[in-house]
Amino acid sequence: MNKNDYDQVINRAVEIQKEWRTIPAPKRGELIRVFGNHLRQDIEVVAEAIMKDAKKIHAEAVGEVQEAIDMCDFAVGLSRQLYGLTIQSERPEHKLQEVYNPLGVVGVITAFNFPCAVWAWNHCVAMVCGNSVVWKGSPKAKNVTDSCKQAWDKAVTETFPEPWFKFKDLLQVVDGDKEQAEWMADDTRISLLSATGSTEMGKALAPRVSARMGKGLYELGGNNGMIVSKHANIDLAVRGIVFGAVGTAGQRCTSLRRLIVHESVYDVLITKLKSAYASLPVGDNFKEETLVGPLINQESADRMLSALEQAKTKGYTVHGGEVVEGCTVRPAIVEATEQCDLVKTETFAPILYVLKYSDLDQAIDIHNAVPQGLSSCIFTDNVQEAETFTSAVGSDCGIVNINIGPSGAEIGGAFGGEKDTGGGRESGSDAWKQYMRRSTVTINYGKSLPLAQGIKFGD
Ligand code: UN1
Repeated sequence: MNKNDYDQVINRAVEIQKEWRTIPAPKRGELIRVFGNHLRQDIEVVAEAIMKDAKKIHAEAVGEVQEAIDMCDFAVGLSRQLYGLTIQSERPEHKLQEVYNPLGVVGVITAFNFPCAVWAWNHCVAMVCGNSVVWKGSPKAKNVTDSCKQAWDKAVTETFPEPWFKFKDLLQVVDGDKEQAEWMADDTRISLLSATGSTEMGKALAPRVSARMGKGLYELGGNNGMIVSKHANIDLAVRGIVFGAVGTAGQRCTSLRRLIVHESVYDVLITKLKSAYASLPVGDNFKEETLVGPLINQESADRMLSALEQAKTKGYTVHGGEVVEGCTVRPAIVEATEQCDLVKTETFAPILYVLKYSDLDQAIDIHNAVPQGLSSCIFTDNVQEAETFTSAVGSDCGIVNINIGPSGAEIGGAFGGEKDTGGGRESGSDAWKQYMRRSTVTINYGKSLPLAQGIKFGD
């Protein structure tokens, strides 16, 4: 998309938001309710686009659209709950109130791996909050962006009366890549930029947004770990590990990348994992029996193979990692002897590094000693270990799970992470507050004008 077309898109987003912000929030929610129903009807259409673009297996593609539908339901409820506090004033006949108003235009940048759900986290909340959305989806997932936009347009024009048709422009698509992302980052007409993708991308965009004092919300790389304690239910852990590490071919920001295992259960766990990995159906993501499809492209497969080569050079034992064909690669387990730079790097592929520990403090230290801070988990049936992991001295991540793998979060909680992950929180809980402007309103209903802090000013 050229700059001129881009400018028209943003100007239209500004214009339509001015109308949308006057519609009561529960009525805005009605549009999202209808959209959710359209997505329910179109679940297979959008899922197919996800299978095509992101190369997901059917179950995961449908799961992703379900996540978007869940977001619609959440946002409909939210549309009646955008409330602030009423605070006791220190002055007589005064009242303090928090009022939430729309922000304006929300820019949304999404990655190839969750091309529908992550957009929906932002879109559904932004809509009920009274904003318009300008969406730059991944150039690798064009079919998904188009099918979501079509579902949105249909929801608006097939259900609502003609005067509402214009609200299809509440969602507009920016076609492009890095250059267009930079336009969005620099654009003062965009009040909030919500960007999901690599840490590299986030670190390039965030200073540009900050330079204009814009709001940014970042959901970037993860290097998610799991501690498997001597008190763990090992079979449960194996299921959590396999889905976490090889699901979506290891291309979730929440994928399991590091396994930190108590020395007393290390051998038994490795044996079970090797056999689980050996029986994984890897291949064409359109085939029903496949659980692990291809990587997104050859570049990604090459990066995986190069990381495995480096691991071998370091003397680590590598299980799996054979090329099936093209960019389809069998998931790999790497028995690493230390958490070196390679282990600290997020290779967006199904590589699971395994490390050993002897006491929990050491395991937590290893766990937290990476630049990223998205998702984390511990498998243990010991309450002290579990609670320690969630406490101040435990995991430093935004997502902390007990007896669940690091991926597959529900939309009801706030999603995001710390450190190089960017600090943003999307989807559930009170993440909506980032999509609104909070006004602290003070009302004087008396006949005098007392000053705060008891200041006498000419009295
Ligand atoms: C992502 O990979 O960018 O928790 C998002 C999960 C999914 C979302 C992943 N609900 O794995």
